[in-house]
Amino acid sequence: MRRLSDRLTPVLLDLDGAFEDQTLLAAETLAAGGHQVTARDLGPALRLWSRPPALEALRERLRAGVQTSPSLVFTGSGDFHHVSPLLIERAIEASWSESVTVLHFDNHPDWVRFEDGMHCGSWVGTAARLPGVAKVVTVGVCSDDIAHPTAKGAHLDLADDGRLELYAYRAPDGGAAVRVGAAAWPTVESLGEEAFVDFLASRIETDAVYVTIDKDVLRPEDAATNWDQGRTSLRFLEAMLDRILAERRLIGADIVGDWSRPRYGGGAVAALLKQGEALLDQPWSPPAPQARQVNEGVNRRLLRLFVQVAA
Ligand SMILES: [Mn+2]
Repeated sequence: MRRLSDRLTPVLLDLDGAFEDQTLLAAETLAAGGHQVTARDLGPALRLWSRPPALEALRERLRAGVQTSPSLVFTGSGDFHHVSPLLIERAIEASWSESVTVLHFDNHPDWVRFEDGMHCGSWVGTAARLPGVAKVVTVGVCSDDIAHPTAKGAHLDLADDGRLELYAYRAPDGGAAVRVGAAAWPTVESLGEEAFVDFLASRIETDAVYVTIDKDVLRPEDAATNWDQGRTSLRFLEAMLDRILAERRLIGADIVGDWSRPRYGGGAVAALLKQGEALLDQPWSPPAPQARQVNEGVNRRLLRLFVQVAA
């Protein structure tokens, strides 16, 4: 049975205007007792990657704006996924949890090293080392980032320490498992989706769970992001969440992967570097406006799943 304490309060963290055309989501957020936190002034400096001063400014903004606990925070584009450790930190503090599993759905491992700040592809290392975090479990990756991870700067000592497990949807080499150091992590495809739900439940060893979802984990029919996307269907994502939320105590959640027109900042040099990086790493053409409308539907379904608002 779902415990009452597991109900989350929704918050729209406005860093990039991603929710401007998601008026139904905004209305349902209010109806569920939630609110919007304005932080668009901080968005450009935070987008893609961020130096410590901008992260500190956001931390302050969250301290004032995300007071209800537990919360479900929508944070806009996946370029802001490094906001998650700040939210996890707050959720652990507010729930007095001593041992939490971070369940991370994403098409990318987000495990790369990054000095002097955080990158949307680097936050997993920070999250896994937060006091109170037992383990990060990443699910659904299909990107090539997991092939030859050492060469790509991955934080693989996290895997050796048992603080990170990664279950790809499909391995880059098509094999049944992804091998990293001593670990061999089976893929969703090799187990089958139904069996994977049981397997995933068995890999979570704490009562407390924090969930972070990057909608780029979803197949292109089910979401339209500014990153390459995975093979997970919304239905499969919901099946995994239903199972885990039924068994565990949810201390908070966040959702990224909305589309917004990029604005980069943090200084002129940073803005140029970020622009160049986006050109190299992200698909060149943005999803069409009609395709982007699917995101609001996904957000609303996830809102209902986490918040259990009356339909
Ligand atoms: Mn991500």
